Amino acid sequence: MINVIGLGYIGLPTALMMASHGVEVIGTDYNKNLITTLNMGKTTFKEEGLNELFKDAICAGIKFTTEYQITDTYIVSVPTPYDKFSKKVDACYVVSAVKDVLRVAPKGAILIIESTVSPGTIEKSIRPVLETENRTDINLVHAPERIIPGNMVYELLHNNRTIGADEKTIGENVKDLYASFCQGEIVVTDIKTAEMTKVVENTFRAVNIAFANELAKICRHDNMDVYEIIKICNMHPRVNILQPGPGVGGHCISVDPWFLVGDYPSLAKVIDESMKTNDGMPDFVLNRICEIMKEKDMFDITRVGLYGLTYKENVDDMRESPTLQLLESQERHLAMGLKAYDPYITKDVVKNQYHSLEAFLNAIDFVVVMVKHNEIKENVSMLKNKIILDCHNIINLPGVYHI
Ligand code: SAJ
Repeated sequence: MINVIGLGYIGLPTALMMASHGVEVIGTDYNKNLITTLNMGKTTFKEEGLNELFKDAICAGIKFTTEYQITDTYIVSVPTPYDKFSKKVDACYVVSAVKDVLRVAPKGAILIIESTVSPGTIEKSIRPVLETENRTDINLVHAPERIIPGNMVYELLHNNRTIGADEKTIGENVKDLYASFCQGEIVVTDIKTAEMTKVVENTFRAVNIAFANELAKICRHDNMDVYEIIKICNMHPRVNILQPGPGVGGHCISVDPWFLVGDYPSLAKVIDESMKTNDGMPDFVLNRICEIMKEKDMFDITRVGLYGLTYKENVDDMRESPTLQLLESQERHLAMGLKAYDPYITKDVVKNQYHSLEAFLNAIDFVVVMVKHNEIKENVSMLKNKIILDCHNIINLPGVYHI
């Protein structure tokens, strides 16, 4: 039996996937409300294919509880925030989950950490917990997740995976467990290498997006079309530039690279600058809004609306969302009044928030497309007669502004 600890964005789909592939799974989370919701037969966030997977897992007998289980294999999938000041990973949730597991884990149990941690964290923060608790019999493993919100179910099944273990045999055992559902290749390596690969993958993407954002700024400065330029460059067989945007959100690409900056401040220069470039994008958009308002002789900020509150398209996740960052920045500049709307956010989370696209558009003259949800792509005709700042180059109408 596998006890999955932490039933959030990664733990829940992983637990469901294993259960629906014949593995006996019990999911544990200390959040009672979350467990109650799951036990009522409801999922806790929206994700393509998750409800179907949930049904399959329930049929296969998955259970949810706040109790830690006595078993031979644990998977820990709890958040790893970063300290905003030092930029270092904050492993407090992982450490506390590990301590809870150690209270019940039998001798020789396998403890798999899926949470993203910076290289060396398991050695520096987790192994000492085992030593203090006299539990060096426990087999630590790192199996970083790689799934992308919006396509999690597919990617859980098809992505390649990395398993880091002290001993090859333990690594191979864990590989067999993941192979119960994972059709990708599973590489077994050591723990620190596994930790580093995960952070490097997200850093690669962050740096590439920062490069695209920097190009957008250069092109804006000299009136060139960044999208056309990137499109042509990407036709070169060895060039693959990502897309500029209003900022980088989510709990991965906008967070993990900071771990390297925090741990290697004098070495991680490109990464540091890239993260600053990405973090500066919401302010860049705010400046673009001001420029366009001036050009259009528009003075009333309350007639401007931000489309999209989530960190990216077609998900309901708002963590580190560029729109929220832009709204905070606006408040700091004492220029409140921007309106906002997102089809995925039904609760009121910001001031002047609308809950229907039509009402939102009726209340504004100038729409800023912050998120490329399918909804807006399918309703481009509703944007006619509006001033449009399209931060993703998805609106094909005359006179559209870009970042
Ligand atoms: N973004 C751009 N330009 C692009 C692509 C993305 O500005 O060309 C922005 C998005 O709008 C969003 C942010 O970047 O705000 C991050 O979105 P994303 O879709 O690039 O990635 P995440 O954060 O949803 O998921 C990433 C993935 N990592 C990589 O692709 C290397 C995923 O595979 C990881 O599992 C996940 O991080 C994680 O949990 O670490």
